[in-house]
Amino acid sequence: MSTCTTCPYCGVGCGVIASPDGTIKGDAQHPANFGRLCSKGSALGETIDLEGRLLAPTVGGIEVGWDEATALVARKFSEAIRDYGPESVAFYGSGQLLTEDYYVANKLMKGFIGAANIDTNSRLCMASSVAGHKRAFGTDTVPGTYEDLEEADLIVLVGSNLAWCHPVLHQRIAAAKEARPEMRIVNIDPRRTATSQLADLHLSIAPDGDVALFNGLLAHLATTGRVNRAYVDAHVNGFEPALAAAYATEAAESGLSADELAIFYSMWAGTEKVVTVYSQGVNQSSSGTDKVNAIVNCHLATGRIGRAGMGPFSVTGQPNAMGGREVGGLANMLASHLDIENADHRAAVQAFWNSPTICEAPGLKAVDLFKACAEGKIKALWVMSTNPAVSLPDAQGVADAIANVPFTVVSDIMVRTDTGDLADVLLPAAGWGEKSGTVTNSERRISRQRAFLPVPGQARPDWKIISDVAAVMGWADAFDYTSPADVFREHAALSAAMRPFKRDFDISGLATLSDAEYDAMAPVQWPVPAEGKGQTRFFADGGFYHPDGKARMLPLSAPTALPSGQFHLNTGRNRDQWHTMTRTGKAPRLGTHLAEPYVEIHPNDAAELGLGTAELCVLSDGQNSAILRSLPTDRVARGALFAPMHWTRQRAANGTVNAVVQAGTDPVSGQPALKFGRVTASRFEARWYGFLASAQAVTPLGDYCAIARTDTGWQAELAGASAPADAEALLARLVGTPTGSISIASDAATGTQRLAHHLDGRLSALLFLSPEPVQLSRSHAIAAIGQDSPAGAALAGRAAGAQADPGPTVCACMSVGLNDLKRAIADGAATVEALGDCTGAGTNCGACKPELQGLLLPAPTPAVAAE
Ligand SMILES: Nc1nc2c(c(=O)[nH]1)N[C@H]1C(S)=C(S)[C@@H](COP(=O)(O)OP(=O)(O)OC[C@H]3O[C@@H](n4cnc5c(=O)[nH]c(N)nc54)[C@H](O)[C@@H]3O)O[C@H]1N2
Ligand SMILES: Nc1nc2c(c(=O)[nH]1)N[C@H]1C(S)=C(S)[C@@H](COP(=O)(O)OP(=O)(O)OC[C@H]3O[C@@H](n4cnc5c(=O)[nH]c(N)nc54)[C@H](O)[C@@H]3O)O[C@H]1N2
Ligand code: SF4
Ligand SMILES: [Mo]
Repeated sequence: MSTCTTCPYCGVGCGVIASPDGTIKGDAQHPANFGRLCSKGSALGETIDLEGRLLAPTVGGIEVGWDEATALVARKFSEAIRDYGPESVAFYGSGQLLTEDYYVANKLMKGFIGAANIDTNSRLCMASSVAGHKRAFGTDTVPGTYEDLEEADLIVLVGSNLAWCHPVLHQRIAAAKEARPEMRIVNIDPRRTATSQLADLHLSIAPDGDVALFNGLLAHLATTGRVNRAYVDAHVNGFEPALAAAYATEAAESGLSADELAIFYSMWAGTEKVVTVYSQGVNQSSSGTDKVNAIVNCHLATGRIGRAGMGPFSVTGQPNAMGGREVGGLANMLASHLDIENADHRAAVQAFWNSPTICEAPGLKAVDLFKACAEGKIKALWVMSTNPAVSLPDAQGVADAIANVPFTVVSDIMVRTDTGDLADVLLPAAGWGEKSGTVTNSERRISRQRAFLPVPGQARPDWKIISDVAAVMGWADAFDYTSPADVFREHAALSAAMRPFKRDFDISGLATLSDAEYDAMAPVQWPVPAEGKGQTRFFADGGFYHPDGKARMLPLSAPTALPSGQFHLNTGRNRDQWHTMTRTGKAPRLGTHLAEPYVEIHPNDAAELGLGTAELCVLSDGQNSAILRSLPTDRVARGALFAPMHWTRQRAANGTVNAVVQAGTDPVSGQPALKFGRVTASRFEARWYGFLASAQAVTPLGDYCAIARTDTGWQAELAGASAPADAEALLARLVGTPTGSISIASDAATGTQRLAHHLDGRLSALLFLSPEPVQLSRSHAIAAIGQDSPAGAALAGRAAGAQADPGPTVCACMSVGLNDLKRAIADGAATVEALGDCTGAGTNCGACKPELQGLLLPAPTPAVAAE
């Protein structure tokens, strides 16, 4: 039996057909993906096992029943509110909660506890877009649809690595471009990425050069007569001051040459159908909201908004970033796109909820919320579906702040996370496939997530966990939901009741769904007004949400460059991992694309630091440090570094990059500037290196230790500043204290040691130690685990009759390695299609096609990974 549901990862929101046996297919009927899936979506079946799952509530590490856990959480929150007031408690949620979960959490905090200290990881993600939309449009509206990307003649991708982060949307664009080769794509990103490969033009902008660039564009539009006066006169305020500010800006501060600027400006000015897509290179900045408005200004000035193939388009990161905004899940929002600051809005929401109170003012935004934790102002904290001890800047400071809160609850699906390790109470949430509800994707499309697996152990859906606590706190009637459909109907009815305020968000047409209709609900784009189909796009004919119905252009000035440290540290994502890896980290084929925490560094900078390829680099912010594998590449500029955000303390020793990211925040949105760390870098002087393949889970320890799943268990890359005194003891600490026997082979000439651990006649671990980086075929060592092959052969790192080493995975869907591809190229495959024909690479999701193309280019940059 298969079930139609929605992928739990990115904001593209692809439809998935899933079966309990783990078979996953793209849903050909779903309007987000029409059957396509990316590598992460395709590997979902490998992530639904129960390994590492939290299956019972725990208090102080001891399993307890739900009644006890619920009563304790309710009592501690109630006591804090009684003794210190409602502002002394806080929820920290996530764009990965379903709309129903999110709605209930927000209602409890804002209407019943009566404070607004509920913020979410969307503060790290979409807050600048929300704030920019509200400034320009009067509400948080994404005007366009995915089809606009296919219909555009020019797509400008600003601060977006779409090829890796929204791969199916990227595939849709690639297909559209193939069908209409005249379509142009510009990619604006300080570093060259996989996304740059599809682009006709890559502009390597200076970090935070975006306001200067788009102010320059606005000035160019005005001087070349491209302003749509009729649209501006009828629908836009603030044109003159915005233009004056644009004229006062030096476009050269974008870091681009006059030629580059001229080319880009004339493309944008001369193309009516232009969509400007933006993501974290825009949002995660101390000028993030201004960047959003600088982009929106240009679309408003030309009236290129809300019509087919044109408009500003903020792509959302998480599967339900948009749903969270609809329920008002951020500290400065109210439900249904209403405003906390508006007394009429507050009164209406309170009346609808029939609640004893309603928050009067915005609550603490994420960074400030954890500062308040550090200062002892928060007495009870509940973290739901997010991992702030990894994902917030100053991750160690945040971990210390959480540890400082007298009572912390974490709802998660996993037993061990860096945040869960700091909690007093762990509550087991039902995960993807086990729970049911709705999510809204980047184009405002609401899709059902449906359960297709039994709920394991004592896990419960988040809406239920929160409602039960609310009931014990004394509000049983207001939280007596019996199903997600119940919650959804109330959420839709709230939007109906708020129609007198004439907001964009209106799903009154869904307020009376029966349970059966909710179960069967097809993906639908809002608005869904009660009287029938709503508009597909917004603002072609004005109709903005400021009181006078007009949009606002903002006068903006480019940020003055901040004093820089030795290096500018930019951060982001890998193709095959999702955030803190709690789920994608389970799939071996996703782990091998980029198996270690790394830092991209310009080859000249690397040479100056004495860093060879694959040597280790220490980054420091002066207080904390991270040790990362160096990846010299001219994809990054001199003085710039790029590191992925994914590695946690569970998966690496010293690999958490946010330990060294001390970010300022955007003054309007409160979003931290996660792309703007300032660090020093130096060579890590390793005295020894190691590689471990193991059947058992590995505990990361020592200076450098990066662990990943393999087909036979686990692997770890190791290094340290002082040689291990006792190799056997090291092995025991890495894999637990193994029973069985250990055999050791040492080579005094090279100083290498090879340890094999045998259990029940099989190899259960192999550890290689060397004073130099370990030279061996990782895949052969991994393949030997679990085999009873002769110890001698395995110890040599090569199994008898071994297959050729496939090398690091390039195509995760079809499990094709770099070496396979190199062999195919040597055998004559000269195009991406030919590589696909002979190896299968790139024939499923296609997300690796840019990397395949890169392999075919002459002399690619030296790299740990394929690109
Ligand atoms: N594989 C994968 N996909 C994901 C996720 C994941 O974890 N893994 N997470 C999802 C989530 S929650 C999100 S928010 C999205 C994020 O999706 P993206 O925003 O596309 O991804 P990032 O890698 O964070 O950053 C995008 C780019 O911004 C660039 N950048 C840095 N500074 C600047 C600047 O000053 N100006 C400009 N113009 N560009 C700059 C970076 O070099 C980077 O390439 O991805 C979603 N999709
Ligand atoms: N340096 C740097 N830092 C960044 C970013 C960056 O670009 N650079 N990006 C930022 C952005 S945009 C984002 S969105 C954040 C993401 O960062 P986080 O939200 O902290 O990362 P996740 O790993 O997605 O955390 C989700 C958690 O929820 C758990 N979980 C999964 N399903 C469920 C469920 O159904 N219920 C419950 N209760 N729990 C569940 C998972 O096991 C996991 O522990 O990171 C931010 N941090
Ligand atoms: S693009 Fe990939 S990660 Fe994003 S929703 Fe689709 S399948 Fe999931
Ligand atoms: Mo995000």
